[in-house]
Amino acid sequence: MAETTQPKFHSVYSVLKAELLQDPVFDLTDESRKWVDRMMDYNVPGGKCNRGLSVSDSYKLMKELTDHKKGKELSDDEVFLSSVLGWCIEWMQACALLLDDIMDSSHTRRGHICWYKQPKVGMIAINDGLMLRNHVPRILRKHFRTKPYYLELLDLFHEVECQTVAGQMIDLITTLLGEADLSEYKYPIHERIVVAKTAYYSFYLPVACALLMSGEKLETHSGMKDILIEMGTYFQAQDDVIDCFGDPEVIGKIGTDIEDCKCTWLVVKALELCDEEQKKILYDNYGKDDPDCVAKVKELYKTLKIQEIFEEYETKEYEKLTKSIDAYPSKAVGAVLKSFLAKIYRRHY
Ligand code: GPP
Ligand code: MG
Ligand code: MG
Ligand code: MG
Repeated sequence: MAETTQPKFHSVYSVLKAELLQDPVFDLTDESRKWVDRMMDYNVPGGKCNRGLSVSDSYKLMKELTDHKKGKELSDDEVFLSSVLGWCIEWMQACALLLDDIMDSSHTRRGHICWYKQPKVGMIAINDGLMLRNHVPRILRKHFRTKPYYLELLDLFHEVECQTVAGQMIDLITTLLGEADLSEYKYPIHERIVVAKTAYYSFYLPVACALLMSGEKLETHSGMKDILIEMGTYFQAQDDVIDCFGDPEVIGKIGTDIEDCKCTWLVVKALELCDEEQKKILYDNYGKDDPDCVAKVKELYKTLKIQEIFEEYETKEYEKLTKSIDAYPSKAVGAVLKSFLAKIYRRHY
């Protein structure tokens, strides 16, 4: 009986890649096939694959608990299909990260220079992002078009993509507001951004995929969605802290949030806590592409003990989420939610 181990999940990547390279709809020449091959290898695998792996994991947990078949492993077909859905999320994420790095003027990603910064790539990366985005419905069509939940699956991916793109837009245009007046940065705006740009695709989408595969209707699980969105909000706050204080060698990327004037959890908290003198430091140095300015902002965060305050927030969030999960009526979904929370609690990369 099969189980979705990392190697099994990773072997599905090569199958999907080979199919896409031969998909007649793209009508690739030998030269362009080589480009797409290299572009996929550079951008799609190579992450932690938490989102991708969690589709199979969630599906397995739900099946065990709803069918009372504890310990019964998934069939090879179930492992394959849930891995395909996991890879669709990884493909969507690859597209989002590739484009996000252009928009955020980032330098590195997953320990390598960003794709758009590769010699001979540059702005071709924009089209590469669109290529990756268009791979997703091709994969879904090939493997799911005869399934009763195919339309719901297409709708789900499309709705989540709409949320993510809207979130990314607000993330970007809010910096115009902050550049004009930093005191506009308050928690509700931060929350609005991170729910849309991160929580839907990173947390709701994998579980929703597993639910559809299990024959469930998404409308009956709105409470679950609320918990996942809250978890995703906490996850992006961690991402903001990691951007500022994480070791690039460990996290695989160099932070740019301070230079980019982003409405992060850290700057919102700093603005809440600072006195007039400290506020001036923020106003003078935040959003400037200058290492001295960035260092002054980080120093202020340290003076204000923002990292310690974040740890308190983490503990509170953990307790709050655990309570909501314990109160959730379906034990199967509860087990999935708990496993997600355990994976991200106090993460450092
Ligand atoms: C994370 O923001 C959000 C995304 C990667 C979604 C992007 C969506 C698009 C439609 C392009 P981030 O900039 O904080 O991520 P990171 O820190 O990994 O650059
Ligand atoms: Mg961004
Ligand atoms: Mg970014
Ligand atoms: Mg970030």
